[in-house]
Amino acid sequence: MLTDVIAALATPPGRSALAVIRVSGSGAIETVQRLTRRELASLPDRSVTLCTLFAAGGSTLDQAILTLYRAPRSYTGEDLVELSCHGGLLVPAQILAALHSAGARQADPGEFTRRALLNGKLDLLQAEAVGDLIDATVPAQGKAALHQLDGGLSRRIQGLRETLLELLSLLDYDIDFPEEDDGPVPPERIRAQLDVAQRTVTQLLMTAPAGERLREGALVVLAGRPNAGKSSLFNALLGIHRALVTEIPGTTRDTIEASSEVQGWPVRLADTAGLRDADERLEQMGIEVSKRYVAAADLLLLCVEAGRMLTAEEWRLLEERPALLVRSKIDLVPVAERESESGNPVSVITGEGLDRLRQSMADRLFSSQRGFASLEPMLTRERHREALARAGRALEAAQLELGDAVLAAHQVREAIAALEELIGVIHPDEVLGRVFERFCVGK
Ligand SMILES: Nc1nc2c(ncn2[C@@H]2O[C@H](COP(=O)(O)OP(=O)(O)OP(=O)(O)O)[C@@H](O)[C@H]2O)c(=O)[nH]1
Ligand SMILES: [Mg+2]
Repeated sequence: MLTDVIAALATPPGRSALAVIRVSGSGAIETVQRLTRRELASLPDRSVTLCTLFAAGGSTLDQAILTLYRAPRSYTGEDLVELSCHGGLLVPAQILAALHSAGARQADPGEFTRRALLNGKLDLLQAEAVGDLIDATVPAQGKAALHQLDGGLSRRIQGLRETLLELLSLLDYDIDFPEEDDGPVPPERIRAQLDVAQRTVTQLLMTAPAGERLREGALVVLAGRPNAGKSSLFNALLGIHRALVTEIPGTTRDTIEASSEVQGWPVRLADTAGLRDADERLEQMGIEVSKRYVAAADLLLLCVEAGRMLTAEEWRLLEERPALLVRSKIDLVPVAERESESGNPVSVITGEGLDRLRQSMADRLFSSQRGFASLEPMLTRERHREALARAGRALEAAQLELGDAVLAAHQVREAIAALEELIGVIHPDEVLGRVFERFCVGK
């Protein structure tokens, strides 16, 4: 049953001054009333009250601030009570146990937001944005999530859907008057409308690589010959001593990944085993992993000691992969010769060149986001990209079948269905399941 009373901790468990417990569903207020032992029904909507909470046996659990939201003016659209109690492990757990004995059930991950969706408080894109906002680690991610939560992407998709619905009505009109030689709707009008829709789909799809990169963090792989200074640079960029550094070539055996940020943009840095022809099995395995990372990288930092000629392999990587050439250990080169170094000269000993390298990384990876006027809606997930690609394919097919209004209308309907699944106008359970499985309980 969808309106049964659910309860969950909305804050992370552990030592804290306060914790927030949410209770939602029809009967939520009565359920909480069993703990407060005082009438809550007469409290005004959206009011805040200090209450003592009691266990079923009568013992005092805590004093808590109770905020009451009556349906439909709440996050979930149902009656909802938020209890702001003392934090730590014991008190919230005891209150939750008391709520369970009073009839509430433990909420599933994302169940509050799922209910908000089903009650029309937000659409599926906005629900995802709630998750993204919680997971955001850098300001740019937060900003994008807030924009999506504000309905930026939803409005674009809704607008596109309306264009297609209009197109469909033109086609249907055509179908209704098939016998008239010159149908009542001029074909160029239909074609123009279809063109507009296709252009919007293409524009949105173009934002997907940048949007997904922003949400997931760009994969930046440090690669190069053994001893080139990859692990040293990895540590310097992270600002912590994470990877082992020695003068022995072949120190790094396995790829190490760490999340970080450059100039407010999210990156996943990966330090790899030095590339060379190795005889030893373990090193060979490490190098195989390195190669896979090199192939998957959004950006390679190809580390080559300053003053050393590039090998054919290094030239090839620079040409074939998105890469920045890093000239490492620049402190070992006499000052007079440093100017002539190509690429990005850096030293982890003096710190020289690190800021400039960060700037170049941000420019290479995220300049297109800045290009999207910073707040253009972006597709941020594979789910979005797949749905729009499906809509795009259907519209292409419609374009080819324009001679036959029935066939063209069928394709336009397909495109509309793809958009509706994206926004959650229709929500197959499996789509909802995938979106909410990664939410925390209490959201
Ligand atoms: N002078 C100087 N030495 C450096 C610099 N960066 C790295 N080194 C030294 O170069 C050696 C190799 O550094 P690592 O960072 O382990 O090199 P790596 O590319 O990770 O090597 P492998 O893991 O073996 O592939 C170490 O002795 C470092 O101290 C630098 O900027 N200046
Ligand atoms: Mg290393």
